[in-house]
Amino acid sequence: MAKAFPDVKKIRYEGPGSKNPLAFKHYNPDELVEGKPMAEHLRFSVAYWHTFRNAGADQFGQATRLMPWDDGSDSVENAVNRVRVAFEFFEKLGAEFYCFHDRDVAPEGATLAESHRNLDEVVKVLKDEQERTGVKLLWGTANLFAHPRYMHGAATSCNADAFAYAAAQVAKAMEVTKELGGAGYTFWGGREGYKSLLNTDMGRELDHLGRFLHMAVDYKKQIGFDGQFYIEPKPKEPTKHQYDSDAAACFAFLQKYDLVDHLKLNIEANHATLAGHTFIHELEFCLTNGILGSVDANRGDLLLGWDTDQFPTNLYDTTMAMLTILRGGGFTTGGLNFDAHVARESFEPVDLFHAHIGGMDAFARGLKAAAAIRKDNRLEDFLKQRYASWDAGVGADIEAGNLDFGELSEYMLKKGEIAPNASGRVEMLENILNEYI
Ligand code: XLS
Ligand code: NI
Ligand code: NI
Repeated sequence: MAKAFPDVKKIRYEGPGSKNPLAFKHYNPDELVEGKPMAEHLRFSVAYWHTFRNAGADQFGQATRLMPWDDGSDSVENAVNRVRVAFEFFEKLGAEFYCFHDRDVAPEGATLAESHRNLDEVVKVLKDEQERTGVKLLWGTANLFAHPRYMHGAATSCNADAFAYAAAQVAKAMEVTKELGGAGYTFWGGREGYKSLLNTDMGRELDHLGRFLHMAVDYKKQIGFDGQFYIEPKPKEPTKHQYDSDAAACFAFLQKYDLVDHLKLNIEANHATLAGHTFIHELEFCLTNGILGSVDANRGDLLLGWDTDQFPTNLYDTTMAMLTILRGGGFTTGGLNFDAHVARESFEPVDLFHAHIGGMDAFARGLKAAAAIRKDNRLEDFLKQRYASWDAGVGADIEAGNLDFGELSEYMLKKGEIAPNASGRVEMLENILNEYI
């Protein structure tokens, strides 16, 4: 097969001085940061659905992207060609991972059995290409939102058959993820939510979602898949309200249904902002609660307010994100998956390289800045000092559970007023951060 990107050579690290748009200025895979190669810290992944299936159509206009390798058909042959192109891209880019939905890689058949067969055929090629290139699967997932059968949702559909179909689809997607040695499997509740409460039994739908995930946990054991399960929060779009709306809602759900031991979170930057949080807030919440799993690295646009899935370029965000990730000890099964697409007007194949190179360099800079900030210790020391009243005296006794309201009343009546507060020094800390960006 002819090369899809004949004019693009392997993307190399050329350093910050380079003016070559097809080179990394900061991402240097083997460079050690805190004693570990950058590639191992960042674990970059390409999202198959955006990079090879999203042709640039939007609500108002047709597809714009040039994909000369794609004949536009739903044939397995076309799907297989696309796989070869995708791996040429992964290899040239130097991304070590990719992620896919079942229906991204293989066409939906006329029956479930035919869809399974299509998937099996393509998975053979994915496996060959993984072996040929060394590129690995970060996570797999099932598309439970595009087909009309899922108009009411999948696990939360009012139609029990839709639940059953989704179960069959997820079982198969888990099998192929295992077959491909996937490090994880993601559940994003595409239509698990509602448009109108007038037609929705929320309690019943949530119970069904809990049941569905338990079945997935059981099936995982049954087939011996040892990858990590993730749930990916998003507050809205396509439904008005999605049940897994943010990290806190997911955590409450996982606790209620006794699933905390089985799922971690896959935090997507733009989903956080759609939920009215920051990307970093969501990461920090996960870290604090021991549920930080993986990241869908992208960016939204606050002026647009929908899931614009732009490539990440904001160095404050990547630095703050990497600070949290490093503090948590780094990724184990997870990574940075670019759940992002090129702008509709960036329609040429080479734009895929520009987009990913930019995202990779932005996170490489974030990683280096975060490591430098950690080495400097000023932020850490400040934080430690800020909470010093908890390290001894009444604070330590409260933390140890040794005091009650009566004793604290006695303590405060005697003392009369609290020890003077110290400044939070927000601006000084922001200035320190800026020294590194
Ligand atoms: C959509 C989600 C989706 C998941 C995978 O907004 O981000 O792409 O990551 O189903
Ligand atoms: Ni995502
Ligand atoms: Ni998204």
